[in-house]
Amino acid sequence: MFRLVAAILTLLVLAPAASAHASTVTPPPPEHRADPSLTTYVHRLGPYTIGSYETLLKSAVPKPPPVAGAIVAMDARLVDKAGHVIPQQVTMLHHLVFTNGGPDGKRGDPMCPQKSTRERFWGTSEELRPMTLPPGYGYPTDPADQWHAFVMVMHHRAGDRQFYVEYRMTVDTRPVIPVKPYWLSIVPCSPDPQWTVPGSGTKTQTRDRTFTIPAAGRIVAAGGHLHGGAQAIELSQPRCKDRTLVRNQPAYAPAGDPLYKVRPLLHEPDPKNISWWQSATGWPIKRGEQLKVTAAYDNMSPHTRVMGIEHVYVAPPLDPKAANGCASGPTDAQRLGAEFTAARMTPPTVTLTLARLDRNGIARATTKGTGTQRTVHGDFASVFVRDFTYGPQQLTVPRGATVRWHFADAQSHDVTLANGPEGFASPWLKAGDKYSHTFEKPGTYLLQCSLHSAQMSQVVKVTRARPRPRDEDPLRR
Ligand SMILES: [Cu+2]
Repeated sequence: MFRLVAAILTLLVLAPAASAHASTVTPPPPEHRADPSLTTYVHRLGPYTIGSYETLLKSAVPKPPPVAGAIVAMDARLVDKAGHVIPQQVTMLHHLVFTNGGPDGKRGDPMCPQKSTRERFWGTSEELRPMTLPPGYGYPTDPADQWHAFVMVMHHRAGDRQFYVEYRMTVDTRPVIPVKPYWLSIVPCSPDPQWTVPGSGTKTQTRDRTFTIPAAGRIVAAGGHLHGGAQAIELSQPRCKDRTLVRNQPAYAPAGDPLYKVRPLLHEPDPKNISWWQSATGWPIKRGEQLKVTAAYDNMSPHTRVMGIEHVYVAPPLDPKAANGCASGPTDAQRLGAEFTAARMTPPTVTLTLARLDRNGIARATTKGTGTQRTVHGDFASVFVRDFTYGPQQLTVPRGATVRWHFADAQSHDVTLANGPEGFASPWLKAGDKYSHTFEKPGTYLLQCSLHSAQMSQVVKVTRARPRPRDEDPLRR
C-alpha cells in the first residue's frame, strides 16, 4: 500500500515537469478576439534562468498546436512556474521570433532567399501585441511543422530569476482562408536587424526599404515592430503614387508607468502598444507587387539599436483583376490600438545613464566614468573589449578622432551610446571583430554594452581641440 501511494506521489511530482511541454487547453482569451467556441493551446518554453540585469538570448524549439488546422490568433508573455504573468518592469520579453520550416523543415522565408532563414510567421516584443486575423482567416498549421524560436529577455533586477515563455495559439480546425506571412524588416535578414538614429536635431529621421511580394493576394492583416523614439511605421504601394496602405501607430505608456521607473533605466522603453490593422476584404496586390516599409523616428535626440519591421499577412486573391489600377481601400478595415489610458502618441524624452554594480551586486545609476584613463592627442585611439571591460574605461580624444574597439571575448558584446551628443552603436561582436566610430561632436559620451549594460561601461570625452599629428597608435594599421 505504501509503495502504491509512493508511486502515485512520484507520478504527481513528475507530472508538472513532464507537462511543461504539453498543451494546456483553454477557451480563447479576450486578446485573441476569436470565436469563443474555438480552442486555445497554451505551451511553454523553458524554464530559463536569467541572472542579475542580464540580457538573455536563446534559441528554442517550440511545439506547434497538436492538431491540424489554422492559427487564427497568437500571443506570448513571460510567466513563473505557477503561471503568473511576470511584469515587464521586472523581467521583460524584449523580442520573440517564431519560424516555421514546415513538416520537412525546408520551408524558407521568401524575403531572405539567399539565407537559410525559415518562414518567419510571427513575432512579438515589448508591446506584446497579439497576432489576430479577420474572422474566417488563419495561418495553416500541422502538428509535424518544425518550428524554431529566438528569445531575447531582459532582467531589470539583481539576483537570478526563473521564467517560462508562455505562448497561446487559438486554432480553427474548420476550413478557413489561409494566409501567407511576410516579414518585412528594413534591415533585412539579420539576427539583430537594428540601426541607430543619431539625434541630429531634426524632427524626424525616416528609413525605408522596398520588398517584392512574389504572389498575388490581399493584405488582410499588418502589424508593426518599432523601438523607443518611433513616430510610426507605414506600409505603402509605390505603383499607386506610393499611397499608404497601412500605418501602424506606436503608443507610449504614461510617464508614471512602471516601465519608466526601472532604475537604472538601461535601455529606452519601446512603445507599449503598436496599432494592428486587419480587414477581411483586404488590400489587393499583384504578383510581384512592390511594397515599401518606412519607419519614422524622432531625431531630436539619439535612439540606439532601433528597428522597423512590418508583419504582413496575405490571403489568396478573390478577383484576379482587383489589383489592377489603384482602387480605394477596403471599407471594413479595423485599427486595433492602445487599450490603456493616458497613452502618449509621440515618443517621450528618455534619459539613460550608465550603471555600476555596488558591493552587493545592485546596479546603481551613474553618469561618471571609473577605472583606467587615457588621453590621446592624435586622431586615432584603440580600445580593447576583454573580460567584460573596456580598456581604457575612460578615454579623452580630440574632435574628429576615430576610435576602434577590438573585441576579444568569446561572448558577444557591443558598444552602444546610452547618452551623449550623437548616437551610434556597433553590432554584436566577438573575439577578433573590430568596430570604428569617428567622433565629430565634442562632449561626453556615456557608452555601454547593450547585452551587459550593468557590467560594462565606458566614458569617452571629445574635446574641441584639433588632433595633433604624430600621435600614432601602433594598432592603427
Ligand atoms: Cu526590436
